[in-house]
Amino acid sequence: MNKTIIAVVLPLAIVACGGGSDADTSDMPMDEPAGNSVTIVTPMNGGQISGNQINVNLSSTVTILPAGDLTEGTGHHHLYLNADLTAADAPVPTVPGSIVHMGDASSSYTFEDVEPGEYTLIAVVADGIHVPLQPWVVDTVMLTVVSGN
Ligand SMILES: [Cu+2]
Repeated sequence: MNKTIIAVVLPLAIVACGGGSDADTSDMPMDEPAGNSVTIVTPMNGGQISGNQINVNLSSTVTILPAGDLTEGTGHHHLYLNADLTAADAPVPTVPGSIVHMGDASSSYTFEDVEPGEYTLIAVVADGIHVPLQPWVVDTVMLTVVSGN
């Protein structure tokens, strides 16, 4: 019962407080922190790879630590190869050959035994318990693998 009353009263209170000024921009974040980023250094976006391996190299503005380290604002790399991003508020799953955790704090990874075809590679930095950092720290490249040699 009481919960319902509080839920109704709170929004009214906020409206009442904010009603005093016409162009009220005081609630807007004036100094948002510089966004963190991750970059897929290789493979190049739009590139073509010959063979059956995809060598991935990443760089990030986020401090990369091993999985399990819960230091605020840090994380480790995750790769999605031809897999859709998973939920923002849940740990990144593990799908062999498709969704990979680089839990040793490495910044490079090689996909082996890759079939020829079109690929979308997504890099995501997630925290020590594998939940993606918010706002998302993500990069995407498209590439083509052709059988070589
Ligand atoms: Cu992880």
